[in-house]
This record gives sequence, structure tokens and C-alpha cells, in this order.
Amino acid sequence: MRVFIAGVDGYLGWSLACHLAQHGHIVGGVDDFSRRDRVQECGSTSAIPLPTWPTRLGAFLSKWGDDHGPFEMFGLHGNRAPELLTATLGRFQPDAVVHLGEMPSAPWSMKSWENARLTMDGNVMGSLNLLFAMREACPDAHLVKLGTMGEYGTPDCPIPEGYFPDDAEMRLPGSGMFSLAGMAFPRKAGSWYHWTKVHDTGNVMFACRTWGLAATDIMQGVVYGTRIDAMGDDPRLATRFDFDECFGTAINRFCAQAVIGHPLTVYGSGKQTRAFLPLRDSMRCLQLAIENPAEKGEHRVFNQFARPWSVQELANATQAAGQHAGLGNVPIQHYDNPRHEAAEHFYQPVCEKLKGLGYEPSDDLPADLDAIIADLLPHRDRIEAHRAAIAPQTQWNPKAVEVLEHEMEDGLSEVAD
Ligand code: USQ
Repeated sequence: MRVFIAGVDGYLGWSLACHLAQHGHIVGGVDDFSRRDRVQECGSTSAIPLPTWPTRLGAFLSKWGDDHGPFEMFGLHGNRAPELLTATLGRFQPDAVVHLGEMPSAPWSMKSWENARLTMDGNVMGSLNLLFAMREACPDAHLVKLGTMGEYGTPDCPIPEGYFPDDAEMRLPGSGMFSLAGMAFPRKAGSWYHWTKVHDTGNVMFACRTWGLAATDIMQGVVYGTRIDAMGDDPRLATRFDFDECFGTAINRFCAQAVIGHPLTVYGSGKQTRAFLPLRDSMRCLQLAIENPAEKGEHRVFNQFARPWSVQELANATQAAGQHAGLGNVPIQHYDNPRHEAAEHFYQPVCEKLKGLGYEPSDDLPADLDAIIADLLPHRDRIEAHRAAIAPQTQWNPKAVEVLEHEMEDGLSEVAD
């Protein structure tokens, strides 16, 4: 199949390009390198050295052949994006378009008014541009859109795959029971970033209903891991690996912290639970979605994860992996949670559709942690050099923190008086 990847230079995008090429698909893509720039602006870098684009593309084409491409360098939301995207998709004529080209960090989106605006603008407008460009250039192509499990938040009930099941009902006091069949399950996202994905979901759903677009909306959990088989040991094919407070995510951050002896940064009690999956599972699931497309007009939602973990369980497992790797007793530190999220909650998301297509979730976290730590150890100095970018600094509600700090200062001065 011909697969076009928006965000082809990213952690997932580059991995997917390699994975699909390895499985005989023809890949093209687009990227504006904003992830590289933003991580640098955050005072950090990829722990695993990131080849320049020409180097990684050269290695890719020499391994998998010159049939691949075009690979274009522009953003999905700029003024010229509509015309550039339409022309690029028109030339490539994809069977599937995979949209991974969004700003993926919750903390980055919460840093400031400006960051929230850039996140909304880049993600929501970029996705809208892609929808229109597909309508113009390749209306029969299947859109595989990366959403997030974070769209749902942590409701007090099982989380179905996008829509209420056919037999779900709602009881209204005094009015009886009503069917919820076919209605979208409510979203309750926890950051400006996560809300952009909710807005995207609405827009994709509408394009399916109105234009007959075929789309798979992937509600993916937190991804971890350094590599997939297709990359082999060629450093030019490596994907990025972030560990800073904005672009690093829970398991990857913990492993990088363990490698330099930084206390593992558990936010709050650590009892908050999220769904996780290794990078190779993410690639396998995306491949299944691509090779088994949605019907025309269908907005199909997949919950995509291997299993839920609490943050504390992950920190404990990373501590054990550190011990295993000879790193000694890596300490765990509980930080005041900078986010606004439930400390303890029910969490039971459903993941059946991908399993129905053949997905077998990985189930060996200790082995995965050992592998990540082994891949990071040679790059210990790079992580150590960016240690200052690790501790959480971005507050979800900085005004409330300021008030609290003033109250504490007042309390202290009263005691001093
Ligand atoms: N957490 C810690 N310590 C850390 C980092 C995170 O305790 O050092 C906690 C957070 O408080 C949160 C959980 O771990 O409860 C997950 O946080 P995360 O930073 O690993 O992931 P999140 O912000 O939710 O976002 C990431 C990706 C995002 C994707 C999402 C999937 O950055 O692009 O959409 O995972 S999900 O979480 O399922 O929404």
C-alpha cells in the first residue's frame, strides 16, 4: 500500500516509516522539524543521537529503495499548507494517510497563553487542512488519525472505543430510559493539548459523516521504548528519545532518570493510572489499522494500548530494572503534582477492536525496561548534560500555586512575628 505519514520525522512517525517500509509498503511524508526545535528550546535533546534528516533519509532509501517519497518539509498549519498539502497528496496518491503531525506534549501546551494558542492553532488547524487536502487530492484514501486515550480523561465507568455500545441506555429521572446507541462517548481531556485531540475527533467525525471520508481515530496510550526491529543496529535509522519535562513521557523519562541517578519523578501519590504500550506494539497496531481500512463514511475508533499501569507501579518497576542493570538503588521522589488530575480513580478502558484484527499486547515490562536502559547507558553523558530539563516546572494552574505560596509565606511570617 502507499502510505503518507504527516509528522514523518517524529518519534512515532520515523518509526512507522521504517516499520511500513520493512513490511513492503511504499512511504511518503511531510514534517516541519518543529519537534526538534521545541525540544531544543526546552533546553534538552534526544537521549539517543538523532541523525540529520538527509542522513536518516539516505539510510532509509539505501535500505528500502528509491521508490519511497516524496518527503516534503513544511508545516500542516502554515499559510501555504493548503496548496502544498494538496499538491503533495495529489502526486503521491496514498491509499492511507497517517496523521502523526501534531504537537504532542501536555506540559508544553500548559506553559503559557502563547503555547496554548500555538498548540490549538497547529494541531486543530493542521488537522483541518489535512482533511480538506484529502478531500481535494485523495478522497478515497483512508485517514488514520492519532488521537489519545487522554481524550476520555478518567471517568467512573469503563471506557468504550469512541462510541457507546449499542445496548447502552441513559436513565433520565421522571422520563424513563433512552438509547445511547451511536452516540460519541463523552470526552474530558486534561490539558490544552489533549483538548486539541478532542476537537480533531469532532472534525474527523464530521468529515466522515459529511464527505464520506473513511477514518480510523486511534486513542493511543503512552508509548515507551527506544527502537523497533526494522531499525536494526543502524544509528542512522534510530528514532528520537525524549526525557525532558515536556516531551519525555512517564516510562521513558523514568529510564533516563535511572541511568543518571536522578530520583524518579513521581507526580503526586503516583496512584494515577494510564494506559501504556511499547513502541513496537504501537507500530503493529498502526499497521493493522492501515491494512484493514475503515469503510467510506465510517468514523472508526480504536483504543490502542497494551495495559494500564499506575505511575507508582512504573516507578517501582524502573527502580528494579535499575538495580538489575547495576545502577544501584535509584531513589523515587514524590513531587507535588504540577498537573490537575485525579489522584486516585477508576480506570477500565476497553481494547477489543485491535485484538479482533490480530493484535497481541506485549506483556513483559521488566524486559522492555532492561532493553531501554541498555540502549540509554551509552548516552549517559548526553542525558546528564541536560539534567536541568528533567524536573517538572510547568504548573497546570500557576495562579493557584502563587496564592498557595503567598499563603504559606504569610503563615511563615506570622510564625516569625
Ligand atoms: N507523570 C509522572 N511523572 C513524570 C511524568 C508523568 O508522575 O515524570 C505522570 C503524569 O502525572 C500522568 C502520567 O504520568 O499522570 C502520564 O503522563 P505522561 O507525561 O507520560 O503522558 P501524557 O502527558 O498523558 O501524554 C503522553 C503523550 C501524549 C499522548 C498521551 C497518551 O505526550 O502525546 O497523547 O501520553 S495518554 O496519556 O493516554 O493520554
